[in-house]
Amino acid sequence: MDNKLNKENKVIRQINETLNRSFGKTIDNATQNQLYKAFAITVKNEIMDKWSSSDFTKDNKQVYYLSIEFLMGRALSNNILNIGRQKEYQEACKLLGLDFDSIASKEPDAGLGNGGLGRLAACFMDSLATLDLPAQGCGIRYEYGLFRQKIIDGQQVEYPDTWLEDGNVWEIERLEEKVEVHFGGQISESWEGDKLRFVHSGYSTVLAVPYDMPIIGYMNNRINSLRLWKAVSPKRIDMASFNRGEYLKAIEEREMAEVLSHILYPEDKHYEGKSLRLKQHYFFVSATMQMIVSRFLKTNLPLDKLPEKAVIHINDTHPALAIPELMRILMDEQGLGWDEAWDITSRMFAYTNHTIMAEALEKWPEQLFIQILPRIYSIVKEINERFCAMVHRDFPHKRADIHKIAIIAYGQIAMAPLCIAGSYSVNGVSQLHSQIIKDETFKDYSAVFPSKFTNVTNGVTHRRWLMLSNPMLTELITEKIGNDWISDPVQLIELKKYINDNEFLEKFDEIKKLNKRKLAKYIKRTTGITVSEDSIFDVQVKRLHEYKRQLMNVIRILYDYLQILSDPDKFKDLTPVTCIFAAKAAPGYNRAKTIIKLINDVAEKINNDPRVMDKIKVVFLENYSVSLAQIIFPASDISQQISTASKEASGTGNMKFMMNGALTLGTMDGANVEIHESVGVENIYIFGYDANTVQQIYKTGQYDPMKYVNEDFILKTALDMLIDGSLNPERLNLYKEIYESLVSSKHGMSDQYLILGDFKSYKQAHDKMIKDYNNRFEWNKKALINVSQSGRFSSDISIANYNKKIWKLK
Ligand code: 26Q
Repeated sequence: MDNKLNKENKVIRQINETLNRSFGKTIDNATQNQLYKAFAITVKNEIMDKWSSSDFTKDNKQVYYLSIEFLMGRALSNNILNIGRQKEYQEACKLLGLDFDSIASKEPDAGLGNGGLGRLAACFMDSLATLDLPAQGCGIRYEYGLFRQKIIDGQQVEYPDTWLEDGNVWEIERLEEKVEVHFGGQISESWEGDKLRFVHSGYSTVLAVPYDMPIIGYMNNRINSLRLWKAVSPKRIDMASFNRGEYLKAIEEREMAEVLSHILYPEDKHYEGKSLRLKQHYFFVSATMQMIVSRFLKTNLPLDKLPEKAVIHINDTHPALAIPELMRILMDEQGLGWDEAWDITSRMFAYTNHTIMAEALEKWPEQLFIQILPRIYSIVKEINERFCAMVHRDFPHKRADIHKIAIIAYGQIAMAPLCIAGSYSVNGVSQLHSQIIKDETFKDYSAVFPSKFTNVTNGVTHRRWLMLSNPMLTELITEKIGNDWISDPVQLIELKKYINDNEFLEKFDEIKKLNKRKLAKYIKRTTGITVSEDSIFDVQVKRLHEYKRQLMNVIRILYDYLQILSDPDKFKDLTPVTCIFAAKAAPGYNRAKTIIKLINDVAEKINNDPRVMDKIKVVFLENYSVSLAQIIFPASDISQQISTASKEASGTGNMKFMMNGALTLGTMDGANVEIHESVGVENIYIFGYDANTVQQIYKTGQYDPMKYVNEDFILKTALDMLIDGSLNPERLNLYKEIYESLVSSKHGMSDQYLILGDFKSYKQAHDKMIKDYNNRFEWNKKALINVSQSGRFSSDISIANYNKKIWKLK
């Protein structure tokens, strides 16, 4: 190691010192993993004094963002960007002959989420800190994040995600702030003077130990925290003092307690009444609410001032128990009466709904609740009774419907109604979705509480999804319009000046090509498949779910394949297309797993058929994750956002593609509607039924998929391929159910995702895109308009709107 470098370059000096102190190594003999850690430690050291000096009690009102998922991805590059030292670290690596990206890739993804909801929470953390708002994220420190996916013989196989195995440089354990969470036991009532007291006994205790990770604002002095709770058994502390019998029992109890923070449930939008999951929910919200109240008590203000110091945001219903938990603390621990406690509580919560899929609406069996959370149950019951009494009194015309509106009915506790009753604000995540929850899903509640309902459209942080993912495009943008857009993303609109500038568009095109080259290399390395960087990268990456209609995409690929086979001459000048998929399926969701197998079978068939002459390639990338997504978005030409209208609450992948200049092929669903409004009809490819038509079809039951099959021989042949052994001759029945579901018109059996109904217009829109792609000038112009309009989909804008409409922080 050149000593001169050490002296002259601050970053190099710091890294050397850290390597020496932590590992007894130098830059010359450290492993890549040690280098990563040394880099991370230098960044952490840099922010430490600012971070520890954030004094909560002195702050103005603060928002606590409660979420069962935080899909953070990697932190190193993001943190370096946000402290404004990208250049220095790059320079240091250059001097040392190190490859920064390869070092950064040693960091495991923090994959503590399934998909959209968890990633939204992560983007919001970044924007909250960047907008200099006092905020804390609160969740669970899962020992295992979302499973790692491998594709073996075309099938998904799950492996544990051991992200903490090698430690986590970013977190700080704060054992001194641990709190107790109580489960089970009995409740007894006793009168103390004129006050009814509830005494909880015979419960078992789990300790919640907080781990904090810094959330660094972009180029400001704010460092917020993401606080994740780990479950620890109180029995861990003094195991040695037990005799043998007690020892085994103690170990058993310890394991029972600590399993609470072991795994993230891999189900996305699918409710199962598992008691461990209910315990997870209560575990992290109880710890969080105890923390909030105890911080507030240090201010010595009277309790009714609590809503002036804290607002609690509930990310979907999973943290709903925060509402009765706050009631419990205020009444049982602070001695308030019901009315005082409810007056405080109902001014503190805001709830965001993220899905209208019926199977995702959270409900718990009353019996399970009574057993695990007896005191919380009695509070929810009281909330329900008062709520129903209010409806009965003030809305006499709704009396007959009260069983539909109640929080507790038919032996089940419904969490969305609890959230609506207990929050002062309820919002959806796109204009269309907010309209649907107000007018359909929650129409009875919006009639009772009209002023609670509002919309805040989702967004994504352009710092991760443009600046970090696409540094070349970032540089081009900044070279042309300066860097104001970084803190004011709407200024990307300034790029409009260049829509007819040939030289600019050529550079823009070149950057896309370089990004495609990088993805092509990744594809080659991970799948062995060679794809051409001159082909159109046609991409659908997201969770595997029937409503997202990956199946419609696959059938269209088969259709195109058959078309080429039937008339090769006609298609000899067709621009080659690379169809790229990545998707995880919930391990118990068989249909979704079969669709993954189908995509891989179709890929196998087409990629090995010399007759299509490389006109179509199909690639399934395994283990879709935040860091893989960062490679995919910048390299995409076509963004497939093809959900059945009304089903996708917003979508956020659509925004990440747009930001990187991909054109959307989509339905009028979720935020696609707003993207369409922003870019104009010329710059997006919309097809299919709209949400109203879909609702109409559901109501009338008038859907005849065979009509479309009979009209179109190629479609019929493509569908036959699912069942005639073309794909998987050894397992003839593998796709039979899928086939049946598409063509059945039996009432109640027919395809609720309306794939064949939308197919023709989907295929037409796709064909048009393939054709339009050849006019490179016009295509690039459309792509640039997409980038220039993407500022409104920055999470900075969403957060500014949350603050203006809901939180009202200073
Ligand atoms: C519910 C009950 C019990 C167990 C699990 C669940 C559960 C788990 C995950 C319910 C819902 C989810 C995930 C929902 C989700 O990710 N929704 C997505 O949220 C994004 C951010 O708002 C939107 O962009 C997507 O449109 C929406 O699908």
